[in-house]
Amino acid sequence: MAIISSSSFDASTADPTAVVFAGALAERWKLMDFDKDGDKDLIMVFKIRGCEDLPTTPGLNEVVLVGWAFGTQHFEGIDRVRIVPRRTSESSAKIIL
Ligand SMILES: [Ca+2]
Repeated sequence: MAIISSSSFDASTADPTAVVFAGALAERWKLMDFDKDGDKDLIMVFKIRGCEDLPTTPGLNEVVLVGWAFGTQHFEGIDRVRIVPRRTSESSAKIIL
C-alpha cells in the first residue's frame, strides 16, 4: 500500500502507527519516493489476514484507509482493489492493488 504525497498532502507527516487499512494496522513501513516525483511517499505493508474489513467478494471492491498525520490532521482514502480467489481449496483470497 502506498500513500502518495500530493500538493495538498505530505505523506511523510502521516503517523504510520495510526493508519488503518481494511481494519488492520501496518506491519511495517518506510518512506521512499514511490512515484519518482521527488517527494517522499509512505509505503506500508499489511498482513492480509489482519484485514478483517476486506471484502470477500471476487472482483473490484472499494476499501477505505484512514489515518492521522502527526499532530491532529485526520485523512482518509478510498480506492478500489481487485479480490482474486486463490486457485487452491483455501477459502481465503488475495488482494491485487
Ligand atoms: Ca513521490
